[in-house]
Amino acid sequence: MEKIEDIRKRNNSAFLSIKEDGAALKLDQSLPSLNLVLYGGRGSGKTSVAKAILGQTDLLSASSSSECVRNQGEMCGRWVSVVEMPALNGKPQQEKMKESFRCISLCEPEGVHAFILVLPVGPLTDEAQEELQTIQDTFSSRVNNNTMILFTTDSDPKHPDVIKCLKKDKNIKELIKRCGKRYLVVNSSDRKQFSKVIDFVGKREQSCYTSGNLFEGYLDKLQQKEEKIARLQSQLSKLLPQTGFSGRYLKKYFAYILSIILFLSLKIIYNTEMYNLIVKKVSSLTCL
Ligand SMILES: Nc1nc2c(ncn2[C@@H]2O[C@H](COP(=O)(O)OP(=O)(O)OP(=O)(O)O)[C@@H](O)[C@H]2O)c(=O)[nH]1
Ligand SMILES: [Mg+2]
Repeated sequence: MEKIEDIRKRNNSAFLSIKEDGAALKLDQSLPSLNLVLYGGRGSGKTSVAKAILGQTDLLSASSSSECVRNQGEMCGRWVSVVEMPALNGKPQQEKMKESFRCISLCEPEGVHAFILVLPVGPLTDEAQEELQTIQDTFSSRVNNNTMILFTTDSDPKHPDVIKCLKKDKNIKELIKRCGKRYLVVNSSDRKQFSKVIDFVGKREQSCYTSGNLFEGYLDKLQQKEEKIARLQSQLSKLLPQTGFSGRYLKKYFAYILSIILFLSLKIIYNTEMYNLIVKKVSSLTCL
């Protein structure tokens, strides 16, 4: 296993998967290849989905390396690359950036056709929502048109309970809306159902998300930060003359500070025994 890990690192986390049953690849040369990125919370089923799409049972998971892992194979006559992205939520910003670059570089030169949020049907976890937010923040809003959700279930995707869960749950409805209402439901144990993913993504005429989009997103962020700094600097330069130790304001501030010092010292003196003694002496003298 250690040797496989070394080979994986030398090969930039990229693999070519051969079908378990040894069946020959039936590639249709007229169909362009597809690059898919699977993301989601820890243990949400990303590796299981990659295995189902590629017809492989022995794939490396991103969680075991905590880095993006690419596996490739054939489905529906197409050459398909599946990148499993480890859960990014909660990682330091630098780590998220590093992983986003690694993810995009594994999909070059075409770019990513779809970022697929893998989610088991059921009550929505905070982790799934946070992961979507993290992807949208890390890859910028340019990623939105390429996002979709893949719900997995052990039962029939058309089962009333499944439909009820997706149509009635307020949080799930909101999540679907944030992904442009693009979603599919598949039975996780039926590999054939995963061809729906390839059909769905293959039919979309949406342009791919590329490394150019990622750089533009980071440049936007830099520009926003620069604008914020410029705004703060201008606010500060407006405030400085009011707080500076010069002119009218200086006299006002000094007068104010002096009066506080005077008041406090008078209070201390009035409360001291010495003062009481002096008062007693003076009053006895005046009585004479
Ligand atoms: N019942 C059920 N179990 C599933 C389903 N999908 C995945 N699992 C199980 O959930 C566990 C985690 O699945 P993985 O595919 O490893 O999940 P992952 O998102 O790759 O996990 P990490 O890489 O560790 O984040 C495994 O034991 C799977 O067998 C599903 O649709 N139904
Ligand atoms: Mg995994």
